[in-house]
Amino acid sequence: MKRCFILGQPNSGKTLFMINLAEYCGLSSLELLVTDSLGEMKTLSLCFEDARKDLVDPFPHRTLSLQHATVPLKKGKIKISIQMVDTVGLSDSLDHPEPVRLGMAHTLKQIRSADIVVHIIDAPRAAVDLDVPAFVDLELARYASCKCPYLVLANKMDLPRASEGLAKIKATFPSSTVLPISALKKRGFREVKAHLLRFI
Ligand SMILES: Nc1nc2c(ncn2[C@@H]2O[C@H](COP(=O)(O)OP(=O)(O)OP(=O)(O)O)[C@@H](O)[C@H]2O)c(=O)[nH]1
Ligand SMILES: [Mg+2]
Repeated sequence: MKRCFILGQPNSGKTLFMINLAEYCGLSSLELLVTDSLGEMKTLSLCFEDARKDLVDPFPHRTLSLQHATVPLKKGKIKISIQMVDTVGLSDSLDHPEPVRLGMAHTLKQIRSADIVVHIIDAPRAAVDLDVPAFVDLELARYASCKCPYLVLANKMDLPRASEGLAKIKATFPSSTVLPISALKKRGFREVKAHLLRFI
C-alpha cells in the first residue's frame, strides 16, 4: 500500500484534512496507528466527531506523533487503499519544547518512506504573513517534488483573504500542482482524491 505523508507548518490543518478525507472516502470510524520518536506505538479507534474533538486544535503543535490511517479510494468498481500519514508540524524555528523538537525530527526522519507527499499551507495566513510560505515550506517542496508525486494544498479557503493567499502560494510554487481546499468544509476533496488515485 502506498504511503502518503501530510506535511506542513503547525496549525495548517493537516490533522483535520486527514480526518475529514477519511470520512469523505466513506469510512465509518477512524482507526489510527500512532507512532512516536521513542518507538512507542498505539492504536486508536475513534468516531469522526471524537477524532475532530480530540486531535484537532486551534493552537499549534497539537500533533506530536505520526498518525497513520488506511483510507479507501474507489477507482470505478475497484477499491484501492492508501495509507495517509498525519505528521508533526514543521517550522523554521527550533525554539520549541523538547517533545515538539523530537516530533519534528521524527517526521523529518520518516519522510524518506513516503511514496506521495501532500503539503498543506494555510492560505489566509499566506495572505497576511510575509513569512508564509516559510523557508521550511520551500525546502519541503524542493525535496518532495524531486522524490515522489507531490501536491500542494492551499487550505482554509473558506476564510476571508484565502484567494490572495492562494495566488501567493501558486506564485511561490510555479512548477507544482496547487489545489485550493477547505479541510473544514471538505471542499476540493474530489480533486485531491482524483490526484491521489493518479499517483497510486
Ligand atoms: N476555517 C477553517 N479552519 C480550519 C481548516 N482546516 C483546519 N482548520 C482549523 O485550523 C486549526 C488547526 O487544525 P489542525 O488540523 O489541528 O492543524 P495541524 O496542521 O494538524 O496542526 P498541528 O498538529 O499543530 O501541526 C483548527 O482550529 C482547525 O479547526 C479549514 O479548512 N478552514
Ligand atoms: Mg495535527
